[in-house]
Amino acid sequence: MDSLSRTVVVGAAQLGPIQKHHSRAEVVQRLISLLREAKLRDCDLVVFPELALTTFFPRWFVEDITETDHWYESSMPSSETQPLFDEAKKLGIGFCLGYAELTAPDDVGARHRYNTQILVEKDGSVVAQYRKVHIPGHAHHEPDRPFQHAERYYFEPGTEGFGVWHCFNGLVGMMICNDRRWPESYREMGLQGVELILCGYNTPIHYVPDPSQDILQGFHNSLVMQSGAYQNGTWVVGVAKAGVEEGVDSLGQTSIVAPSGEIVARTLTTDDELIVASCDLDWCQRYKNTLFDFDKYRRPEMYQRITRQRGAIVQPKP
Ligand code: CDT
Repeated sequence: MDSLSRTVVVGAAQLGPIQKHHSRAEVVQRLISLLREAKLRDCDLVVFPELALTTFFPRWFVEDITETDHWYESSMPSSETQPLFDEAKKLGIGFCLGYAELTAPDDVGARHRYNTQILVEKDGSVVAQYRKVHIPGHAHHEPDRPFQHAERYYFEPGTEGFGVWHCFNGLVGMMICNDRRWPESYREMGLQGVELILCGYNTPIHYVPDPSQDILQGFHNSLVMQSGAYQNGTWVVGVAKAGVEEGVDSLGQTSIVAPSGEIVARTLTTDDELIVASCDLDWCQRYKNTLFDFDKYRRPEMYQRITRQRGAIVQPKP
């Protein structure tokens, strides 16, 4: 990364499965190995997946949610994750990490559970924390499913929305997994001038409510990230936890997408695998200053008008 060219060398560090019996210490060692490989490949920033420290535990339902507290991080870093922070700082590499967050008690003694990503600069300082907004799946036990996707039981939606932060010589934003399917996620950040969006995901191949979508998982993954990148003139880095985890097969296809919408790097495996791209953040301006010059061409007053009209249609007549 040099301040004149604004090129950030980004590593997308896909993880293979994390089984239930794998300890945090084992996983952190895998993350550190990927960081070291990233250093050899000149990375400035490494992006890890959603819930990168544990198995994807929302696939199991447990009546007493407090029995699942061990899947959550109540501090970041903790004694178990500190070695990752230490190694990244020593190597001078920033990183983005997804994990389950359990907050300290609030004013009324309630603890909150979020699906969270943290962004750490090359000097080890924490830049930002993002809490997943779009929580997919279901909130109650659905015993007929082959596996659960009970994220709506295990996580509250984040309330702070989609921010962008000045770091890595540019404007960086975050989103998590299902957020990438919603154009609003990209546009919220696009309106703030985002140049690099970091997104971890766990996407089971089998979509229980409509299995006809199973064969399209890879297509939909690329479709949303490529269109989100292009329509907002931004780089998008989507990073999978992939492979067969506790019997559930999950999508790989970790990708780095340019502001043109083109995929410039993509994983070939469903294992731990690092892909790297030199992301020229100035490339964003070619789109932000031309086709997607928001100030010049967007028509928010028309979008509001359509929303009002639609509201009028669904209102019952007096
Ligand atoms: N982790 C996550 O958000 N996964 C969802 C799966 C589909 S909803 C059951 C996704 O959008 O990839």
